[in-house]
Amino acid sequence: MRTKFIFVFCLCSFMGLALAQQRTSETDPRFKRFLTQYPKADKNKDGILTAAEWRAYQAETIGPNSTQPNRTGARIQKTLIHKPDKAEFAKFIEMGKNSAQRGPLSFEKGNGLRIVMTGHSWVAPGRNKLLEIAGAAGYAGHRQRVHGGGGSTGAANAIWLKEFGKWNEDTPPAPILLPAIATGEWDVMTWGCYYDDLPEYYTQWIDFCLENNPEMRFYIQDGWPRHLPSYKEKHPDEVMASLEADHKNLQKTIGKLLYTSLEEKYPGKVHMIPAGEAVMKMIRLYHEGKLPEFDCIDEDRGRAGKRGIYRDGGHLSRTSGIEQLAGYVYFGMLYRKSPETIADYAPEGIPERVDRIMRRVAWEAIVESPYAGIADENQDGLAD
Ligand SMILES: [Ca+2]
Ligand SMILES: [Ca+2]
Repeated sequence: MRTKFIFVFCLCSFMGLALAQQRTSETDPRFKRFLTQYPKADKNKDGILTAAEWRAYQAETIGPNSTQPNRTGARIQKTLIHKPDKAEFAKFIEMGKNSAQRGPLSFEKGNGLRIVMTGHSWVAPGRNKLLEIAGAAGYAGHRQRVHGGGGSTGAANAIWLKEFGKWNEDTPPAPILLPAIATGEWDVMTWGCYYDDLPEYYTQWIDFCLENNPEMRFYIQDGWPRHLPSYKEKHPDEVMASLEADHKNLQKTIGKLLYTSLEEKYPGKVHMIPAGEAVMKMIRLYHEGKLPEFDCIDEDRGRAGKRGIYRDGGHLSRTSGIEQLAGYVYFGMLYRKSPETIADYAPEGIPERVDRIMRRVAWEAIVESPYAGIADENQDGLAD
């Protein structure tokens, strides 16, 4: 809430100045920066951002439907709730049927789960690695159909709005998942949670899914704490304390809110994919000196030239192999068995020891999570 207040305050002072002096990107560095960041604000495309154009752009994008980054770098969600009637559902299902992109709308039930997926860049590693892992585990009938987006545009409500053409005026409708779900031939739907998520962003999807296949199950991937630039100057113990506090806060707020409210409405149907706890377990192992294959927590966008947990303080590293961990957490949750049970599988470029640790850590995060709905008391690697 506080970050939003600061954000609005800064915009107001910026606006006051703009109105008073009628500056443009030619005369004011702040307008110039704004134009670089939001080139679409230059409505008449003459390369100059005028105060009038800036005001018009603000009017379009600021407010309850904003997706503007706030000053912490986080993004505010578009809060519009769109409730289509039967005719509108039918229209967009039909429209999506005609687009041949993204493969078949349905698959016959085979050996494996058929999954419709949404989500942003933090969800991509799990989504991408799951395909290979499910194949390695022998699930030849494993299928994925994806409608994703970057940052807030990949959130549960954003994808819903985009499917119905309600995202913004410039974005045509993209009914990619609606026509697939309507076939009733999908088993699972997944999302990645996002700042300020509300249960309603998920219930609109879940209700539609259950109408078409009452057997469907639902999974929301949680997040992990960011590694902030200021941590470079801090003692490793201090950094750990900050990461743990942020992690705990994420679990207590968004994780708990979504799980408890959705569990109440759809008992046993919706669970959280505890990717955040799995990542934290790897960070703890590194901190304790038990992961010599890693040389840092954050690679600082490659400047460190090292193998870390994060590549840019948020996204998982692409050089250390840790994206595989997210895939293992997805596998364990969706197939209800430990990735440790997958025989004769050695993911490319990952040291065997690290791979073994990641499989174990993924299953531990799952069975320890209060929101995952999986226990393994007899420790045979299969959900009890
Ligand atoms: Ca202009
Ligand atoms: Ca068991």
